Amino acid sequence: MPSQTLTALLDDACVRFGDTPAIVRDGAPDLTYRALHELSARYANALAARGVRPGDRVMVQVEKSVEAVALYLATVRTGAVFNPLNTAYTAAELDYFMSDAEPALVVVDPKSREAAEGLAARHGIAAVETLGADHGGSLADLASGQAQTFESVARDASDLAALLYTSGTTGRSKGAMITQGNLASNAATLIDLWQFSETDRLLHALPIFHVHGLFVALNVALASGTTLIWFDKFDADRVLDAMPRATALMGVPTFYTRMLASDRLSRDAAQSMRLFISGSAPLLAETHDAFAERTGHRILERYGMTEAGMITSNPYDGDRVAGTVGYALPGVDVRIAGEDGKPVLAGDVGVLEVKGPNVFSGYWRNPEKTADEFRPDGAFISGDLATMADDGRVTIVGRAKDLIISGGYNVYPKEIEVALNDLDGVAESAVIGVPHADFGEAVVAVITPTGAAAPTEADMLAALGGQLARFKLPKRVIAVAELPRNTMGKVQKNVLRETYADVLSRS
Ligand code: MCA
Ligand code: AMP
Repeated sequence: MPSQTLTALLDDACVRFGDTPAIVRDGAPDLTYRALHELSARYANALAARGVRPGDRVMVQVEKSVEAVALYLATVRTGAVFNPLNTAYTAAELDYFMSDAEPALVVVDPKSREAAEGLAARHGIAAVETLGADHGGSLADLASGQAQTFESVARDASDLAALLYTSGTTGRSKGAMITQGNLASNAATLIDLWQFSETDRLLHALPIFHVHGLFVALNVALASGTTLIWFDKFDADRVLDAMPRATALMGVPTFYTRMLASDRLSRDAAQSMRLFISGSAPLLAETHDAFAERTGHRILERYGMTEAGMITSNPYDGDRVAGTVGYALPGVDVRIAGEDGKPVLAGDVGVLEVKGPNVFSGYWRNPEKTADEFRPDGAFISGDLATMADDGRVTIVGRAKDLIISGGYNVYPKEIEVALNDLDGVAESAVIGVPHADFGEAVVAVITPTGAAAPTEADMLAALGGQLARFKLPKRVIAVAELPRNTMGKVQKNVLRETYADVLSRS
């Protein structure tokens, strides 16, 4: 169903699975698909009342909640463009996103109202509403007085459904324009491949402002009649408590290493489960093997990115090979290419390029960047280094882009380096990812001071804290007299990565 829209896919599911619980959570009544549809209609009417029209951006920075899901569905139903932001982003980061996305409406947590209104006023954005994790907020109030029916606005597969910011190698975030068709085709493909159905109960402990928790977990579940077992965030004990009532889990590798650290994880605990999926960052083979030994389940690792949704997956039936990300999804073309865009030989390393109905339509108001990252035949250049075996199995071996993935969150060194270089007393900086037992990789900065004495680590971190989301902050800032350089004068990050490889395990 390549030309299907997300709106139609989700509307149909809500009608088809009416009495099935869509979301279950501790301390609250179950929410059926019918009730979720009605709630999203109230929010859609509220959006319309606030002047949101098809094509408008709705910027959302709120805590995870069922109401936030209803707001997402409502945005899609009104034909508007959902623009979720990580709750960790600071006011300085929000300022940039508002100027770039020019949303018609900004929805924030009640505690951030004042700050958001100040920023919105600067950008000429009239509508700011709030939504709290516990039903509170002005948008919830507005929605509660609205009708529980709403005629979803008809959309084409090529219409935008979402704008998701991804940081870039230049230090500035770019908005990835994701269409109705991108999301519908990816969800339909994954439901089929991973065999999701009304009999499933998916443990949902991911944030819902990134592709993994929002488009992979939510869209796959809500379009297949799966019941979501809902957590506001990941907590290994709470997830293990609920596991005997569940059939599936989607998580980042940190979820799996944290569960393995608990002696409660066992074959018995995982008895009702049929599928554990991992993605967003590399899953170590040792984690894969330890999990199989402890539970009898081989984790299914898949690979994707904001710009293309899911791209490859290990098979549902068949070998799930540790350290590999499996095969191109049905209907998706993957090739491993050299710098000239020509495919390399099987087994050779190149950059993974992807083409298909899942690939986004470009960067928001940034045709130059879009042109840079697409081949003339429409293939998107992922920036991930990979190999492909004769049978098509893909292994991610590294990144051509300078990117750190920490606990599933992406951090682009350039953004941190720019902020560090601006600090008094810092001459230059190099930001690297180093191994971290919990997050896989974590951020470390190496700086050279302008004067004899470097500013203290605490002062530098405090200064960065006002500007950057906390997960981006270096876990250590190390002052050195000189950065290692090659003969061309380029900083040798590989040397720094080696030198400081165990700096976080030492602390
Ligand atoms: C939290 N902290 C982190 C991270 N998370 N630092 C580095 N990396 C992280 N990932 C810091 C906080 O800033 C805070 O620092 C301290 O740790 C405690 O924060 P808390 O929120 O309590 O942390 P947590 O609950 O332990 O969170 C760890 C987590 C979480 C559960 C692994 O980061 C998480 O849910 N990650 C999933 C990210 C995700 O969904 N990625 C998908 C992107 P301080 O004490 O200084 O304040 S989509 C994607 O990548 C593509 C499309 C794909 O393929 O899926
Ligand atoms: P994002 O920009 O947040 O969408 O992150 C996408 C990036 O996450 C990809 O370009 C990869 O570098 C990385 N990624 C996602 N899944 C995997 C995986 N299974 N193994 C290795 N890297 C992954």
